[in-house]
Amino acid sequence: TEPVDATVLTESIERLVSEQSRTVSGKILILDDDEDLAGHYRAVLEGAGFNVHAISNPETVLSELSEFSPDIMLLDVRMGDYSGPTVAKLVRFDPEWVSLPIIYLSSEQDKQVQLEAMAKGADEFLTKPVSDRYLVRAAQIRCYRARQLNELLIRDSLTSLLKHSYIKQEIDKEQARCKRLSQSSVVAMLDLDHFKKVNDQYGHRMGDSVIKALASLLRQRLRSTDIIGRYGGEEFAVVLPECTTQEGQSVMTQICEAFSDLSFNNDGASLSVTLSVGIAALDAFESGSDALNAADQALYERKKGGRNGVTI
Ligand code: GH3
Ligand code: MG
Ligand code: MG
Ligand code: MG
Repeated sequence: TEPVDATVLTESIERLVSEQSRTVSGKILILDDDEDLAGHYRAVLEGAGFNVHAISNPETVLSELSEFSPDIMLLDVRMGDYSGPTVAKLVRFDPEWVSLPIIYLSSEQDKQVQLEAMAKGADEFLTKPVSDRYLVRAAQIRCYRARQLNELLIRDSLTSLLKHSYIKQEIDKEQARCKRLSQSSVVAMLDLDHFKKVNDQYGHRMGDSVIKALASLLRQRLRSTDIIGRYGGEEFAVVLPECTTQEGQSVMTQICEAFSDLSFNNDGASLSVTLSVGIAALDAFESGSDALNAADQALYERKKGGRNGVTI
């Protein structure tokens, strides 16, 4: 094949990244004590498709962050009694926000002051006045990158499902939500049956492909609003919002059947694997972890009672 010209390759990669990042629509929190200015930025960024929340009181920043959960934050430097750098430092104390891109927007021209402000934990310094186009593009690039990094952070590399701590967070969130709205939602715990044998008899790589196959099946069969996580090695947790235990049992039973129908081939031999599921109603418990324990208990009962199926 023809060698690819480096400039052509570079240009096409840049075009691809640029197109992808231009279509990103992230969530932006703006903290600026000048409400008119914040309103202007909000209008500009909303015009470019962003979901923007503008606040003017630095004291509320942590609660606003957890309420709104932005992809990036735009931060003013001088705000009455508070300084942007102090806010940046405060935000960085919270492990949840260690990787949140913080971008100062300030008329501060002194490079030394800018550097000191950056040292408190921010990522970029934009000097006011900032053109609308520049602001939009900077936000797109930062949001795109933040999303990419966040995916790496929260997803398991083998299955691309949510990692343990993130699925636990989602379970807690959904438990609180459905309880508040008096709706019923379900949590399910899944565990592959006799999986040690699969590894022992067919090897770890075969084991990995069985785990991946279950992850794909779950993605295919569940609704886009359902949340799927890899809870541990060969254990999975699933959140089914707006779903009764009977509906949950029926959906998960179909998944168990479809999974046991799969056949995995290995050196001419073919193998099938089953899975056991325990489910519980999220709204019947006082916390997400109580509901999860109940689902785990149901799973344990299913393991004792013959595996390959669902127990409430
Ligand atoms: P049970 O039906 O009672 O669940 O039996 P089990 O053999 O599945 O028992 P257990 O849950 O104790 O064993 C889990 C096994 O899963 C042990 C471990 O080697 C294997 N495992 C965990 N994570 C992975 C992984 O990422 N890849 C592979 N191939 N195997 C894994
Ligand atoms: Mg100000
Ligand atoms: Mg297990
Ligand atoms: Mg198992």
